[in-house]
Amino acid sequence: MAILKILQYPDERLHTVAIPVAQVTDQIRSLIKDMTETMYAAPGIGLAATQVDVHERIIVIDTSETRDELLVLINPEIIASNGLSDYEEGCLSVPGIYGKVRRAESVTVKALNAQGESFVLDADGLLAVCIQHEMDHLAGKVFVEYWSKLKQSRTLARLKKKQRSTM
Ligand code: QAP
Ligand code: CO
Repeated sequence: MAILKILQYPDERLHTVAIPVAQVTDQIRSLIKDMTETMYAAPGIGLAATQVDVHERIIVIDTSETRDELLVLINPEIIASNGLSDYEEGCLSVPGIYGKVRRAESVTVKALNAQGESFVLDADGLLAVCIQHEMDHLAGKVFVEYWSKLKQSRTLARLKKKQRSTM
């Protein structure tokens, strides 16, 4: 297992659109193990392959308090969504920055698990938000890009200032 390097916003590679996984091989399962270890070590509640510079449709999530309910989503598709929620989000690729994004309140997602089996999951609350946030990464979108240009430029300025102070 290995801890992978997480791309930091505004890295252009975060805008790459991921391609579907053709077959869930041992190599894919090995990547999922590394992504899981990376997410738990961060610590985070969700990580998309895009964030570790692998541009295939793979997500790991654990929103449980006990950190023992790993959810692996390969080739996820939202097949239904309902309601609206404004949730305060963060992102391992945008450390120290938090803010609200409007998303669906509940989603039904269809995906493959690490064994390559298809399943359907109904999610609401934090899990629903997290699934949508991570699926955006696979489409090359970072949560701050929902914000106004003004709020985005303030965010970039804060990140640049922070980078200077840790060099
Ligand atoms: C996405 O984010 C998410 O700024 C997952 O300094 C977050 O795991 C979806 C993290 C909230 C919905 C709601 C962020 C860790 C972790 C930071 C994360 C930081 C350290 C973010
Ligand atoms: Co993120």
